[in-house]
Formats: sequence, C-alpha cells, structure tokens
Amino acid sequence: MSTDTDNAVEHLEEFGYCLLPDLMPAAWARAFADGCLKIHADPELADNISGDEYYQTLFGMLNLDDRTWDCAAHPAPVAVAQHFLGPKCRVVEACSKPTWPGAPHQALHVDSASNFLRVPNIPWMINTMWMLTDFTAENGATAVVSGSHRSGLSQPPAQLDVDGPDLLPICGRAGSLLMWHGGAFHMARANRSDQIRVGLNVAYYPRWFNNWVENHHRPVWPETYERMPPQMQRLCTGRRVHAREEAYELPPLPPPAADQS
Ligand SMILES: O=C(O)CCC(=O)C(=O)O
Repeated sequence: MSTDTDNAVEHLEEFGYCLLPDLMPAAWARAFADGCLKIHADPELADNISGDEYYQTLFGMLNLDDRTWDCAAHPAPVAVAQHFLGPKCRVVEACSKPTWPGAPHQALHVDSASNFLRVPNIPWMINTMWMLTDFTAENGATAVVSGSHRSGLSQPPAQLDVDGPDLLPICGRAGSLLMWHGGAFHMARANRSDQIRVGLNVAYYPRWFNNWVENHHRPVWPETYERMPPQMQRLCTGRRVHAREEAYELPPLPPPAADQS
C-alpha cells in the first residue's frame, strides 16, 4: 500500500471515513458525470432509478457505463476496502447519484445495517462516493459524523442536529473519492447551489454478507462480466445473471396465518 492509502486506512479506522483527493483527472470525472446524467434521462432505464426530481439513485452502473469499472477497480479504494473487509471482498453494486438544486438534506442514515439485531464490531461494508463533479458544502457534498462508526447503532439518533457542527461536509474536486465505514452516520447535504452534483457510489462488501438485504441492487450481467478486465472480474464474485431473483435469496415468507383452533 502507498503512504496515501496507509493514511486513508488510519483515518477511516479512527474517524469512520477518509478522503482520497484527485484520484482521477477532473475532466475525466466531469465527462463521466455528463454520461451519468444522460443515463438518468433515458426513459428505458426508469426502472433502475429510485428517488425524485431532486435526488436519484440509478442502480446497475456496472452494466451501463464501463467507466464505472475504472473507479470500482482503482487500486486505492480496493486496497482500503480489502484492509477492512479482507482480500476477497467484492463490489456488489455501483450507483449514480445526482442531486439537483433545491434538494433538501437526505435522511441521515447508516448503510446495510437494518437487519442486525446487534451491530457487529467488525465492518460489514465499506462504501464510497466518487466525486464526478466538484463537491461543495453548498451543492450537496456527502456529510459524515466523525467517529459515529463506533456507535454500535443501526440508525442515527433522531435528535442529532443535521445542520449542526457534527455533520462534516466532505468536499473535493471532481475525481476525488470519499470512503466510509457502513456504520458511520452520513447523508447527502441539501443542494443550495445552482449546480447539479453527481456522485458515483461503489459498495464493497465481504463475501459473508447477504446482499439480499439491499432490495434495489442489480446483479452484474454475464455479458458485462465477459467484457471486464481481470482485476474487475476478481471483484465481481456474485452470480452473473440478469434478474435480481436469480442473484439473491428470495424474500422471507409471510408470517404463518394466525392459529384458528
Ligand atoms: O449521495 C450522497 O452524498 C450520499 C450517498 C449515501 O448516503 C449512500 O450511498 O449511502
């Protein structure tokens, strides 16, 4: 690992997040952001999107734009993710996340923890946000509560003031990368600017994690996998199929009918 990556690991360990500035050229990132916005506008892909006119998540980016692989298989985040999740961790999903002017704060949350009875004290997910446009405090930069990954809570306390000093906006030039522990409280800030902010979210999980819990995730298609370079294929160890039902466990059965006797 490089010194930069070592520092990133140390920072993430202690504070629950880290910033890796300028990993990709800004012009490359901005061109990718334009590509993402075109995909969001494609009516044929409307089913891949959750959200509204202010904030959207477009699932399945690994199948939709090969530039996603350059981010997901970039050696720096892979080294950081492997440090926390083990050498066999995998990329499960990549989503494009624009936020438009006028967007309110996203709800403060943690990631993929809703099914835990007790939150484990080892990381179950390392999440990332590639800044495809510049991220500023005004245009909706992701904000993180430093140290909250140690809280052991599966959701942030309701009384936490999202406009107060606990929420740190993580800003950077296009091409920079924010990484965080899935248990860190975080959110996309309100977009109070006149610019669209675009992020690419790539999620790394250990293989023991049951990704069925994320009910919008899209599997990698077999034909996508065939085209991937080996370093990206090594990170995509899930089932290569088209339908979610073929990739993940089926949802739980409904509760048994009430005993009529
Ligand atoms: O869009 C953002 O800045 C935050 C994304 C986020 O909260 C997530 O991916 O869990």
